[in-house]
Amino acid sequence: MEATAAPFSSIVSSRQNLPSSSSIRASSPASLFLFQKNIANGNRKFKPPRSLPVRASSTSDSVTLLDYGAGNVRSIRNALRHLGFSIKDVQTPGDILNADRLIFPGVGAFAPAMDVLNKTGMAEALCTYIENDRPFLGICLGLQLLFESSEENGPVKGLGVIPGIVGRFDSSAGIRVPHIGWNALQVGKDSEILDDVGNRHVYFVHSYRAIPSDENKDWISSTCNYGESFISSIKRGNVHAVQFHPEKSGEVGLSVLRRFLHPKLPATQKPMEGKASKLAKRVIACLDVRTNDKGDLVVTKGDQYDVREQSNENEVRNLGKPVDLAGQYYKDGADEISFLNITGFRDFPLGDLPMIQVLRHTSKNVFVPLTVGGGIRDFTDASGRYYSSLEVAAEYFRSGADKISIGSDAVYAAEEFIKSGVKTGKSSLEQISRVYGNQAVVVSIDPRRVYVNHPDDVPYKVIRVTNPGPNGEEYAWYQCTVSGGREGRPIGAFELAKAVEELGAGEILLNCIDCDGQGKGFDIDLVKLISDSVGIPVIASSGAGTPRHFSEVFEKTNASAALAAGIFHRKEVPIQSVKEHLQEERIEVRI
Ligand code: 1PR
Repeated sequence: MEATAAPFSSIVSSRQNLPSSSSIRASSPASLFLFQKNIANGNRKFKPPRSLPVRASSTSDSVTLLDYGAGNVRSIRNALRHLGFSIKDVQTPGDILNADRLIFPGVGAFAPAMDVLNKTGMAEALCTYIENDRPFLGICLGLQLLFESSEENGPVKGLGVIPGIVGRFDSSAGIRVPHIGWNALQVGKDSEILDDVGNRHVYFVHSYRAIPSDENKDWISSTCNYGESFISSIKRGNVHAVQFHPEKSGEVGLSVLRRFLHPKLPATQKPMEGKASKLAKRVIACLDVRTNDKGDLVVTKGDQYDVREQSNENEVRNLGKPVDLAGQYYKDGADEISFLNITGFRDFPLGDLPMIQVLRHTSKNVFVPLTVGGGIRDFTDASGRYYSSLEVAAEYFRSGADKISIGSDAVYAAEEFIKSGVKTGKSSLEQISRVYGNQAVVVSIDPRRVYVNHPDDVPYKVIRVTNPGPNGEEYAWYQCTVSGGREGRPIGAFELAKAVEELGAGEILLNCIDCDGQGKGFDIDLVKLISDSVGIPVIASSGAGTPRHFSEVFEKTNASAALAAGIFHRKEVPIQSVKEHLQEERIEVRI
């Protein structure tokens, strides 16, 4: 049974309940004192933990979770429940010290996380727990916080358990930052929890990383290559941490959690040789969701954004139920799933509770990243109550989303930014990426191709097109639209992409109205233009009709992922066939 007590996150929000650090009963105050004095004195040489008595691993089916309320830990909760475990939420530092096994799924940014841990006494408790070699699994930021400090909005001091400084990936080395996607590990030592991973891909999403050094080499259990070698997991005794997200890494990720929870499990699978070696290209299934005329929430699909049947009834095309289809695509091998609430621009998204329900239900059984978009903006409802876009995003994250996709509102923000040259910090894009990190914010662009005769005809980026326009025009620009393609705006896709990258977008979902639903392939000219212009990952979207279209977009452009909808919904091409084709073409994918 799940513990009914409030998680630590809710305690943090009511500050008067915070325990003072002096009230902590550390299990080993003397060792903790020495440990911290060592760090405070700037002595960066880590002293190995003393051989303090290790608590025998519990056979109970509960696990303690440190959730300090900075983001989506619903996924890890769902994964733990899926594995048959109940969850005890940390409410006091004592809960950490008394845990049989502790999972710390760090989310958000380094500085606010350390701030909360320090102010609540959790930092001391964590150090003591780890120094006593008690079963611990840190995830993502939960790995980074173990290091001495981070450059993220810093330097900011970390827990100081492991020597080293967490720094940002160097995008000047030609890599896209954030590092988003499925990457391979180089497993260096027997780490137990990675026994089933072998050469398979796991899911990463981060901009900061710790790098291997002589001082921390004893901790490292695997590294990952992304422009450089960085630390993807650590293990010492019963202390584990992973930079990737096991709860988002499909069945392989679940096996990592299972092995942490059941340390004595025999190895079941021999690591596969010669498969994963680097960042894989992603194949994403997209579900455009809206309410049909009967009031049911359905997955629909447009033909150049027109989602109504060409029949007398003119009904909204109904291609299935969102939760069922998402579950199916997960089983079929989709690397990510996107939900776009395509009428969100005219309704208030939090009034659209079915979408929240869709996320909640989907995230119970789907263990790959989920993106949700549609209608993310500041909103004042009929009674005059104001909701910030941050509140809307927070509700989506709490309900199981990993990323938020912003369409129309990002166009307005970019226009404003280009006009004034000032980042106000107030746009939904800026606010959400500041609080949740830019890796959590996707900007969805809905451009339409506009042919011109001459590059100087418009004040936007014009390209020479591969296929001339209807009147022989050799050039085109890509006009951004809002409100589901209904309104063209005075900004091109190129200008928008550059502006939103500046404003804090972590990824671009690049649709194309002309190609949407046509099955004739992606707009290679457009995808090339945008993926060559920004340093963040670009998802090519609109127009996939065959597996060959996927290999084409990866061969001819720098897209990091390709997204399709219609061919998957109509069961014309299974996701697995796309992956097999990409493998045959020697394009690395997650299998
Ligand atoms: O502007 O923040 O409210 O966000 C609205 C979101 O809804 C945007 O991301 C926008 O792209 C999307 N949207 C709005 N109207 C439509 C529509 O179709 N009428 N769908 C719509 C856009 C585009 C793709 C589609 C691909 C692949 N769908 O995501 O799935 O084109 O399709 P295909 O493989 O079948 O060719 P806001």
